Amino acid sequence: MIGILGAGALGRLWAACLPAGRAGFIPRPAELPGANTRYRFRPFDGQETTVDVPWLGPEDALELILVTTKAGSTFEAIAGVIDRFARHTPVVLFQNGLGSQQAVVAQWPDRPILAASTTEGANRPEPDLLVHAGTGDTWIGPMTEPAQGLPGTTVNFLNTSGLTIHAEQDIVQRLWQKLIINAGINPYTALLDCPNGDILASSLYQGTINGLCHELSALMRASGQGEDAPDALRQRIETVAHNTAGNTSSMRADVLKGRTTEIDFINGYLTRLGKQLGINTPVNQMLTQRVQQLSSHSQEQTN
Ligand code: KPL
Repeated sequence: MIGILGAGALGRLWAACLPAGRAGFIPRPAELPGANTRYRFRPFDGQETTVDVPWLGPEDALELILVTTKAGSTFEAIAGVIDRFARHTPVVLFQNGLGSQQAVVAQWPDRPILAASTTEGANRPEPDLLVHAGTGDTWIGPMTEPAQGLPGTTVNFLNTSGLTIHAEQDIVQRLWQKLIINAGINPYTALLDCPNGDILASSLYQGTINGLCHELSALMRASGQGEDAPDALRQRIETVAHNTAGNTSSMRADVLKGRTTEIDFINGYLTRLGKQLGINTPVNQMLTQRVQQLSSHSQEQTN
């Protein structure tokens, strides 16, 4: 049985794609799971179906745990349940950005912990509807020593989902590549309250993107993550913004729904890293502060 911690859009996508009976949701201590979680699943191409996912109990032996919580609640969610599971059960972290994975690894270095980077697109336009909005790729790789030999078997295990999954030894490099894209798109969409493509013509973006890309390039180089020039990073960000022009980014969606954003694990992480490495990051800092202000304001309005 595969346990999924985090019943949001991504967790529901995995539960819907894995064969029936192979996956269930892991309740957090504060959750009082009732019967199965039932929702409609609209695949990328195909007929809408209804999915029934069980809540798992202490009697269910898990072969694999997928953690699909938001970055900010991951550590606490894992801490609340991990003692229930055998020490050799692999744990795969699906969080955006960086920082949450490192916190988990620092706390449980002897557990087989892997991280995943995914470009699958899923959203929940209604609470009981899961839409697989875009197909993508998922890379899985080891974060701790006991996970070193596990990417291949984990990928084989998850291949029954029909999603496209690859083993990746250098998963941190993959996470960085996605971090760069998220750092250059997500905060702008949240601040401007617009779809991804619309940021490109804005004066906020035009006035700060070169500075941001210089910061990203310096941080990557100092972290041993490559020698990409600022212009190359800008080009990569803009290609994704064009290709996903009509999308609402995950950060804009969080702000619109009054949820905590992942800014602390994207531009916030880069700001903290800059402080550690002695690299100035004024644009990352400005974007972090402005999104934090924006989301605390929107949370006040929706609570
Ligand atoms: O990953 C994304 C996100 O919204 O978090 C992008 C690539 C910006 C697509 O919307």
